[in-house]
Amino acid sequence: MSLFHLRDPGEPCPAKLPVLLANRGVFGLEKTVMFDLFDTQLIPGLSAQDGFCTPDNEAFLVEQIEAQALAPFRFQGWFGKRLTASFGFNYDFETAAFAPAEPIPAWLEPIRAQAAAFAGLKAGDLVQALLLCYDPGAGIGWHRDRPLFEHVIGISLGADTSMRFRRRTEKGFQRLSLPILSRSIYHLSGEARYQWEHSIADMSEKRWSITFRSLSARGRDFLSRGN
Ligand SMILES: O=C(O)CCC(=O)C(=O)O
Repeated sequence: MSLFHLRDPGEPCPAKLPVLLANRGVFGLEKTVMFDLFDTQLIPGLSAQDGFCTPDNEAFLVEQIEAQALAPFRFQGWFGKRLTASFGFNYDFETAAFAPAEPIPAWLEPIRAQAAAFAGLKAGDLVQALLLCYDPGAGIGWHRDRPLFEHVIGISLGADTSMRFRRRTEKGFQRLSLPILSRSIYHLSGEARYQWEHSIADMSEKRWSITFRSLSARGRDFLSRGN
């Protein structure tokens, strides 16, 4: 199969397959077109699956997240609109300090094990769990995850959105957008995680997510030096 299957206008999407959008100008295309992610990855290292959680499981996870002491994301004296809580390890964007945090709680263990299996990892590899709550008007700006972490696995709850990807090329930014439905999971590694930035536009509905991360060699080295 070629890298992309170009769908005819109006042709329905097969169920449960993520659809990726390429913006005008990307790959020399004349207009916005949709691509299906069949047995290939649009960006190496990016994979996603819809229907990862059941609606009951989603309701349980949202209830648990809401019960946590979530705090506004802080970055260099600036307060983000999204609320967060970290378990396992915390990276403080105010001070650039990386330090152990409260252990990952028991209620996250089953979803951590499922997320690890999705990514071909062991549950114990996912040493950080970051809870996020996006009220309407909150999003997350362009970023790559901190180099102390390696694999990034996200579970999307409560509302559908799109994760936008961009990378700089000689001709400007190459851009893609991955719809991430409520109850879906995505995994960023390799090129998708290191060469592309990602972001989520400001939400119009409330959304929650759980991001699990493993340590990179740099992160393991940092910790082994007793930091
Ligand atoms: O809410 C999400 O799914 C994205 C989270 C994210 O990009 C991050 O935690 O770095």
